[in-house]
Amino acid sequence: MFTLYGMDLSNNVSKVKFAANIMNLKYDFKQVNLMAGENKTPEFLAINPVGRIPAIREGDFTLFESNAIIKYLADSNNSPLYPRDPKKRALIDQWIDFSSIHVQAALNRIFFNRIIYKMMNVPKDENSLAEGIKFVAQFLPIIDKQLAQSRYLAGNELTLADIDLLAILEPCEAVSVDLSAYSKIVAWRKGLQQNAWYQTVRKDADAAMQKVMAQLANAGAGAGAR
Ligand SMILES: N[C@@H](CCC(=O)N[C@@H](CS)C(=O)NCC(=O)O)C(=O)O
Repeated sequence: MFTLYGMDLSNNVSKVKFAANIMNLKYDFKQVNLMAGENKTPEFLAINPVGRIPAIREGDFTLFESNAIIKYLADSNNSPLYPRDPKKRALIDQWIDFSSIHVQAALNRIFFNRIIYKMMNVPKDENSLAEGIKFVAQFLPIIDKQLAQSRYLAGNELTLADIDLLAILEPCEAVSVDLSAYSKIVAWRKGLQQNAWYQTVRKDADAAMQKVMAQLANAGAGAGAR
């Protein structure tokens, strides 16, 4: 049993929930409200000095960074999601790094400049948005090609590489990133989204996203009325 610190809205947190659900691991979920600054309290900074979610606690042991967390959970539960064979593991790490460093960074630019900037009340960065769109168009074909060659990202078995990418792609609809040109990604994603381990997490994330959208709409309406 471990404690997961996060928010339903965060896809990095969803990643940990997906992995935990697949492995049937029980956890306590502690909400850390980023909008209320709960990630900057001394208590939370003692768990993650970076002040970001997700993070976990298991007894005296604390860990942050979603990829480190899912690897730790898989390793400590001997899960086939992260096999110990060096070559299999290296390929999983390769796709996790590629997805997190390149695909997620590009999507984050879009997410920030289509949604988050409004929540933070800061200016939109059109250059950053354009770069995000350009990089997504550069990197997703590579993933699509890989998924034409194997059922899952790192071979024919479901691994942490799929969990990572699935979570990274979660905000696509909310930020109007159209995946329809990538038929293999669409089919792979649809297959994974049928699972109960996915749907329960998605339900909570959708409810959280709807709440934020309603708040933004209300704030917009309020500004219009002024
Ligand atoms: N690389 C980190 C990213 C964590 C991250 O950026 N989390 C966001 C929420 S999705 C956060 O906590 N943001 C709060 C902040 O930056 O102050 C991971 O994969 O865990």
